[in-house]
Amino acid sequence: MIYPKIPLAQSILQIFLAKEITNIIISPGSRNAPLTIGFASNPAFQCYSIADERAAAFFALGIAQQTRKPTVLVCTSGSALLNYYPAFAEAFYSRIPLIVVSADRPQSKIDIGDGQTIRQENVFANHSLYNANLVETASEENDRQLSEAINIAIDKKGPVHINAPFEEPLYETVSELSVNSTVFASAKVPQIIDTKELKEYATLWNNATRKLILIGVNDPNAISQETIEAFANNESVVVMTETTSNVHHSSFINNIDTIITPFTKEDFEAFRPEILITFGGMVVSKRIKAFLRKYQPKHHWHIDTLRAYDTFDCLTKHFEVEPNIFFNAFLPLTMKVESNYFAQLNAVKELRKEKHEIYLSKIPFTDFKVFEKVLASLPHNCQLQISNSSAIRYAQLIPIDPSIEVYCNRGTSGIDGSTSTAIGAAVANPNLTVFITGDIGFLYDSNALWNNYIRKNFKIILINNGGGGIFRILPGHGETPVFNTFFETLHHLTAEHLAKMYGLNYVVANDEMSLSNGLNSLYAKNDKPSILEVFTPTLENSSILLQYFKEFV
Ligand SMILES: Cc1ncc(C[n+]2csc(CCOP(=O)(O)OP(=O)(O)O)c2C)c(N)n1
Repeated sequence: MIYPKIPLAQSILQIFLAKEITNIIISPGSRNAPLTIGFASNPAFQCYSIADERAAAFFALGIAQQTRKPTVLVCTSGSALLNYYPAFAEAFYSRIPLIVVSADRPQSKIDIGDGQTIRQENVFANHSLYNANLVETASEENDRQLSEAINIAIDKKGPVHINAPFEEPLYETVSELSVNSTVFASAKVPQIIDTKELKEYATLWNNATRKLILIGVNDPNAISQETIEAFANNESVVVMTETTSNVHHSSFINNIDTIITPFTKEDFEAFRPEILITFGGMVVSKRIKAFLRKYQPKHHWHIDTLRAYDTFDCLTKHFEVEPNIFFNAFLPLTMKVESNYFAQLNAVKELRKEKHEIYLSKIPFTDFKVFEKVLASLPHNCQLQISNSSAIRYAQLIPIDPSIEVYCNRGTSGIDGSTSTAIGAAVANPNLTVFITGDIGFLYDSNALWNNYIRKNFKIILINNGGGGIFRILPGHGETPVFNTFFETLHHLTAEHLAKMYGLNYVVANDEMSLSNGLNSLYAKNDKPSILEVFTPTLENSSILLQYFKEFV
């Protein structure tokens, strides 16, 4: 076997291997040569070469999102590292384990006029769960920091940064290891629940007739079926989910905005919960956040092993355990109380359903219509990746088959890496992956396609409405040159030549008939990855969506 000659590089490889961290995304450079040679020469590692570090980091994020294990990024010194930051921040807020390993010059060479050097140590400090600032000579302290970085990425599910200084010569190799690194174990303590305290909370629960459970971004299968059934069988409980919650039951409310947007002041008062329980990550619906901030519950409990955001300014308790562990201990302590809380909201749901169907049956070919058709066309058990902007918002309004797992980068809601993330996620998930994106997000991350690992059954549905359609929906919209240029960023670009350049199938749709044909051909062809570009009318899209909410009044 070939190993890098530099002992520090050997230690890094050894400790990753000992911790079974094997997915490595490498971007080209010279300073990282000891690591690149070491990782790429060892068949225990699965290495991917991606030139653009921003795209590489989102690709890594997609793999880690699916495997739920750390993915490693390796880059050279200088600005290369900074291009990881968007995905690093996304990993921080979405709790996805990423390990960045940046090659550096020794500290004595920083800020003395040496080329391709910046201040790399702690560069992600604001969003990093741990920063290992290694030193050039292999040592037990280096090993401790390396182990700690990996342990924290695993235990706390988030991004960590390892900065590794290497001095030239960088390319020399040896056939025997010269160091024997120490691997430090995780000091993670098991999650425990204080049952005495839990009983007090159960008393509050048992005395409340209006309890709302709101589930944010959540991994599929994270909540047991028993817990789901217990929620569903409790008439004092309303469960609200989003497409990214990946939790399903016919009695849950999965179209929050459709339900609450038309509410009057009296409706909101009647709906105000006494107890709000939240778990999962970010919540997409702005309207539910505005509602809960204005009509605050008396108690808000958040369940999460790490963090509890006081999103509604009324957080009263943070249970620092996995939701499943919490509910397994909590639900046996609860009793049924008489309530019409669920029944009232369910009646609204039924009314909305009827009007929703009538409205969708009469609207012209616009973004909304396209989302209705596209979401209904998705094959069972596929993985759905959605970009930020209006795509993720339309997806909240239309039911999606429960067999489909849904993901979106809601940690920072950036439009800068949705395609790369989806491509990475597809690599790590054997199911067919469909990625729905807007045009600005797609064009922004077009380097995502500069990637040799795109699976043949990867399908992009690009909804091209000529710019950032979201800005037409937001209140600041006015048909002015400033709006068109600086908000909407109106354009006439298409994906046709990108598809050609990167060797993807390319199909176009611009009405219902061509959309239906386009979807059929999209799913039928698996010889190469494919793009279906759907052109929608820039000026009509927003009025059709805004009118939707008025139809319920
Ligand atoms: C990195 C980043 N820059 C800017 C934004 C602000 N932003 C949000 S949506 C959007 C436009 C997206 O347009 P498009 O992808 O075409 O989707 P559409 O709104 O048409 O659905 C922009 C610029 C962001 N979220 N992330």
